[in-house]
Amino acid sequence: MTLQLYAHPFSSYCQKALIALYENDTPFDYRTLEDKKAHEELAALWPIKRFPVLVDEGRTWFEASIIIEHLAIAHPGAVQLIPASPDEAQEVRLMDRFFDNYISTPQQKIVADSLRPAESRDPYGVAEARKLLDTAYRWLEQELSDGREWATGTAFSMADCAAAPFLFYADWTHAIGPQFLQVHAYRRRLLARPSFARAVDEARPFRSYFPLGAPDRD
Ligand SMILES: N[C@@H](CCC(=O)N[C@@H](CS)C(=O)NCC(=O)O)C(=O)O
Repeated sequence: MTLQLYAHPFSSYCQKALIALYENDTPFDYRTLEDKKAHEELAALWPIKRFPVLVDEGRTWFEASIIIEHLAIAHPGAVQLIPASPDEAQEVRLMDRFFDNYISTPQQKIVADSLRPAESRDPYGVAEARKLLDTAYRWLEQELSDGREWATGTAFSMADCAAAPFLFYADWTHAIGPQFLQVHAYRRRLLARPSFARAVDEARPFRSYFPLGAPDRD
């Protein structure tokens, strides 16, 4: 039975899962959430209604990292996004958590706040999120200063699937300072990776959805 992915091309968490699928040319049925019927199906599968959601052989998988872990177990391909060595896999999961919790979460806080009614905005929380992003950029700059190509070394992994869309939108939301040369170079390497370049291209028609106004660049 074909895998079904409930996803929207403009969503960062969906891009994270899509990169994993594209890396290994894994066939799947793209249930795009531009389609109202796919939205109804998603709500029936997962009442929390966050996406992406993957359905495989009647089982529903949610959380982008868990979807990637599931693909590695049930649909492995040439590109091993979770290393076989437990130590290396732990490094990948560590960096995956970093990008999710300290890049994506504050980035989404800033965007979500802009969608609130004016009287319900949370300027203190937004200022904290901006501070957290600056701290995370600084830490990442230090981490990458050993010259590694990808998040944990020479192999592209689940951590890079997370980093690509999260750094992409984080830079749009709260610019990565020009002093963070390694972070900018890493973001450029991610943009050049064919799996992510494809996800970025598929999302182009939806740039008007970006609540803060999409800049005229990737
Ligand atoms: N923890 C989830 C987060 C997923 C998530 O927040 N997805 C966003 C799209 S990028 C979403 O579902 N937004 C719709 C909503 O918040 O109602 C994961 O890792 O997959």
